[in-house]
Amino acid sequence: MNTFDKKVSRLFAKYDALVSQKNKPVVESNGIFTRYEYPILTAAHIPVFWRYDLNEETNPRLLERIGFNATMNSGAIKLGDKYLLVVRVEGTDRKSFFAVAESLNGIDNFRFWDYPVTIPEDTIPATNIYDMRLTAHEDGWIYGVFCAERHDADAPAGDLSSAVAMAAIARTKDLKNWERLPDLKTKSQQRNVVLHPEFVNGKYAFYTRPQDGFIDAGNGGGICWALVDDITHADIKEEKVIDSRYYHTIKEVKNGEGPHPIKTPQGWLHLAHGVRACAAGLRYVLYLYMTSLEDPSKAIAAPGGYFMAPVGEERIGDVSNVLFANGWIADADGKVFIYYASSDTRMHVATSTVDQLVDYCLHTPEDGFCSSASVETLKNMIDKNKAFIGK
Ligand code: M1P
Repeated sequence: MNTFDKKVSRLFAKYDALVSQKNKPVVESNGIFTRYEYPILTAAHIPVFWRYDLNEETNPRLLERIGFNATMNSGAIKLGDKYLLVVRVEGTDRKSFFAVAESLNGIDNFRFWDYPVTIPEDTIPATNIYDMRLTAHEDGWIYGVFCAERHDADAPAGDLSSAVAMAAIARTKDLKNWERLPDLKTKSQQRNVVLHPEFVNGKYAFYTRPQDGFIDAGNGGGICWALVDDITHADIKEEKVIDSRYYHTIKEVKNGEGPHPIKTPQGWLHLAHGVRACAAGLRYVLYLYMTSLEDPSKAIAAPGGYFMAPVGEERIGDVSNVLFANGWIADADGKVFIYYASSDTRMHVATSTVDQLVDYCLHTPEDGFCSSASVETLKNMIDKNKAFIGK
C-alpha cells in the first residue's frame, strides 16, 4: 500500500469508528425524557467520499475538496424498520441542502445515503433551503415542507442581507424522487410551516408562523392554523393563532411548530420551539402543548416553561444557546424519538414515551405570567407534599 492509499484507509477507518459508535443513555433526573451521550450526527459524519477526491492523480496531497459546517434541523420519519432523518446539511459555503441519514435503532449508527436529495426548483429558484418537516399524509404522499430563502428583490442597492422566507412544498413516496409543488402563498413571510397529517373538514391543514420580516415575527401572534383546499396550489387567506407568544415567557420573541403533532387518545401532542432575548442574544428552547382531537386548532394543554433547553456542549455552536426540533418519531409501542439540533451545529436524540409526554402536558402547571403566580403554584405543591414528607 502506498502512502496515499494508507492515508485514505486511515480516513475511512476513522470515519467508520465514528459512525459505528454505540450511543448511551444519560440518566436524567426529571423522568420526562432521556438524553443520549453522543450527538447522532455532526459534520464529521459526512461521508469521506463527499469530502475528498479519492483519485491520487487529481488529489495527490489528499486535501479535503468540499467542506461541511453543520448537520442540523432534521425532519424525521419511520419507513419499514428504518428511522430516517432528512438532515439539513450546511456546507462551508453557507448553503444548506437535504440529505437522508438512516439508522436501524433510531439512536446511533446513522449513515447518510450515497447522494444528497435533489429537490426540483419552484419557478423562482431559492438561494437556500432548510428545516424540512415531513408528513406522511392520509392522501398517501409524504410531504416535505421547508423554508425557501431568496434575496429580497426590493432591497436597496448594496443591501445584500435582506431576504424573504417562504414555505416550500415537495412530495415523495420514497424520499428519493421528489415532486416540487408551488410555494405556499400567504400574506406574510413564513418559516416553520408544518402540514397536519389528516384532512380536516376535507381540507389540508397547515401550522404556520407568520412573520413581519425575515427574522422578526413582529405582529405575527404565534403559531397559527390555516386550511387549504388544494395542496398543488396552496393559498392561505386566513390564519388563526393557536399558540400565542406572551411577554416574559420562553416564547416572548417568537415561536414555531416543530414536527407535525402526534395523535394520542388525549389529543394532538405538539413539539415547538420558543425564543426569548437576553444579553447573550436569542435563546431557543423546546416546549410542548396539546390540542383537541375534535378541533386540532383548539388548545387543551399548555404546560408552563420549557421542556428542553440547551445543556453542556449543546449550548455552543454556530448560533449558540439554541435547541431546535423539526423531527420526531412515535413507534407503535409508544416510544418517542425526539430529534433535536443544538446551536445550529449538530443533531441529537432524546427518547420518551407518548404516555410520559402526555402526562407532562396535562399535569405540569401552566405559566401564571408573573412571579407571584409562580410562588402560589409552588406553595400549592409544597402544601400538598407536606402530608407525604417523612412518612
Ligand atoms: O438560528 C436558530 C434558528 O433560527 C430560525 O428559526 P426561527 O425562524 O424560529 O427564528 C431558523 O433559521 C432555524 O433554522 C435556526 O435553527
